[in-house]
Amino acid sequence: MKKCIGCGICLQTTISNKPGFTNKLENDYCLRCFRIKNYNDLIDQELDQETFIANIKNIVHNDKDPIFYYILDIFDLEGTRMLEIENLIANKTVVIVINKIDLIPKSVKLSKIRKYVTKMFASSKLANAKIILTASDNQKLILPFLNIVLKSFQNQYFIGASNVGKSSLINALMKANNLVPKILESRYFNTTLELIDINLDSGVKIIDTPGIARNNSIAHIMNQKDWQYCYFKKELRQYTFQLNSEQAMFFSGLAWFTFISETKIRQNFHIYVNKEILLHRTKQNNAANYFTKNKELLITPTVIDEGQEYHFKFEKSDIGKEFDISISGLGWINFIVQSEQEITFIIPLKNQKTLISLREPII
Ligand SMILES: Nc1nc2c(ncn2[C@@H]2O[C@H](COP(=O)(O)OP(=O)(O)OP(=O)(O)O)[C@@H](O)[C@H]2O)c(=O)[nH]1
Ligand SMILES: [Mg+2]
Repeated sequence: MKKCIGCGICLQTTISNKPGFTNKLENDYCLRCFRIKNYNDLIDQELDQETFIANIKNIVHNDKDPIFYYILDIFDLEGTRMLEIENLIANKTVVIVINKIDLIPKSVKLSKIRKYVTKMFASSKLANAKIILTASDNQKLILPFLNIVLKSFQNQYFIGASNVGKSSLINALMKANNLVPKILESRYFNTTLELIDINLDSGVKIIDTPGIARNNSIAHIMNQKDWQYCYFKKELRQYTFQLNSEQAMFFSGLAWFTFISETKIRQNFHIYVNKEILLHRTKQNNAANYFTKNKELLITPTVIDEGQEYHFKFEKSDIGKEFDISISGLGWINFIVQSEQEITFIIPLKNQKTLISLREPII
């Protein structure tokens, strides 16, 4: 059976609305991949959670000695972790790969990020896994990764959530190994649909796998045309704002937070986002008004309703401590607590599951 070289699905010429359809079997890409590749136009084919887990279980059961490269996105570390997968692969050889390091400002030392990731996994089942920091477009980081991959003769599987960059990394490794990259990469979810085997060298096989679309990313409530703000190639911009108590900060129309302090202070907030996200500071009691007035101009969720709130309270004992609050898919804010206070994030769509997490500062 001939497979699409973009997504790995078996090609077929009979049912036009089913995966793998193409006009003629001589084609290398299925119609869906052809359209993404040439017109950046998506035909949705979501992978369900059960199929995704079953894929990984199959590998664990059928392959005696696999190596798993567990890929995470540095821009959304918490959101791209998948505990159910970590449990499944814990007894196998696992390498944790932190991708998209190119997004982190150049001034940040990689050793700091490595330390953070090591600590993040220290109490998990993957505590002993090796950690690689990399980026698909960065030769300097891809070459050492290629050297590791070329030394292993077991099957090497690239696994992880949709859009963490599994296919992009495999293409980058192929390129660095003087092969022509051919797997489809895109900012849409579920670009890869089946396992894709790539022979890098004699006896060296790497395997791309489909990821699962996580519904915890803010991308899930956005129009697909706006996903360029979540999946992008430019270094993150760090903005610093001083906020008085009872002020609010907007991330375009996708989210905003309010800052309420027990005492009258001004507090610095460092914000890390795609530099095209419009940041706007206003008074807390003007926030709803600002949103209503400007929503035509702002990037907003697909549907808007009364919204959902996430509260973070800081006590006296937190004063002087530094934190990040990260919004899956959108970025994070960093601050040192100066007073007893409450920071409340608002996403203008209720019943959604965007992951907003409080963490130690990542950089
Ligand atoms: N900034 C940055 N973006 C990346 C990097 N690698 C991949 N991307 C982007 O991330 C998005 C997803 O890339 P893919 O390679 O298709 O991701 P995947 O993990 O194979 O996704 P599925 O096939 O859906 O499971 C695309 O928009 C890529 O351009 C990277 O190293 N840095
Ligand atoms: Mg892929």
